Amino acid sequence: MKVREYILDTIQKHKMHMTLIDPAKQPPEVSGQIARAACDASTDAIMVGGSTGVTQENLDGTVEEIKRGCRLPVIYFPSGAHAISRKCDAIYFMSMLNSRNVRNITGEHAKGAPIIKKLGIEPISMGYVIVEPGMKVGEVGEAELVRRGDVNTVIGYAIATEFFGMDLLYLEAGSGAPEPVPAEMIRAARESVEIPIVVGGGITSPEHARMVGSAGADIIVTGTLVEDGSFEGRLKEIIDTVHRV
Ligand code: 1GP
Repeated sequence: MKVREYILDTIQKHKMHMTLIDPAKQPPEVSGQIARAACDASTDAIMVGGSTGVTQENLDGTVEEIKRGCRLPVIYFPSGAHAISRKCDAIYFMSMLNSRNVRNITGEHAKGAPIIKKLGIEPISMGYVIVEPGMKVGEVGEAELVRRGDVNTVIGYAIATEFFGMDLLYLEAGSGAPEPVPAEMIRAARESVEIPIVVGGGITSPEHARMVGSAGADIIVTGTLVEDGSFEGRLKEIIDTVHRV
């Protein structure tokens, strides 16, 4: 089954949790252990990526180690065309719609697309929208951040994503954000489009997960949480909450 189909199928049954692993944050073997623990906690897919420090070498090593101990789909969450892993099951072919730099909207894509095609990796298209505070990804992506109260702008990006024919919309507060994307923004996007909505950035508790899920996110991403050595209990609580919303 293609990863896109797996996602569409799974969200018919329950909301999904995806665990994001940054290859620049720990050695590949440790990433493998994190993925195994996330698998045991019933996460629904592993995403691999980070805003800075991802190289072809740490990416390949990380995906290899993840695949060694975990059967879930591994989706590459790229920051550019400089590193593309042939070992991933799919790649988010994502355009940062509110970047001021065309490189992040279509430029890296034109560089990466022929490579992705040649390697036969499944692309899953995604409109990627950065909401305040945006953190590192907002900075390196040169995003014109959507203000936290600016629901109309989010609605515009959501509908634009759907009109572009993209598979998914991702509302991103930035990794390590003190608070997730506001519920009213997620709700407004949910009411405006039919495509699945991914939400990530700053989700660190079951309460956050419940808030984001009940506002309308179909896929909830946590990353930073697994970078702390003893995350298993908290991760399990968040995943169980996501599956029950
Ligand atoms: C970042 O949305 C993801 O791209 C995850 O964010 O690291 O804050 O969980 P956190």
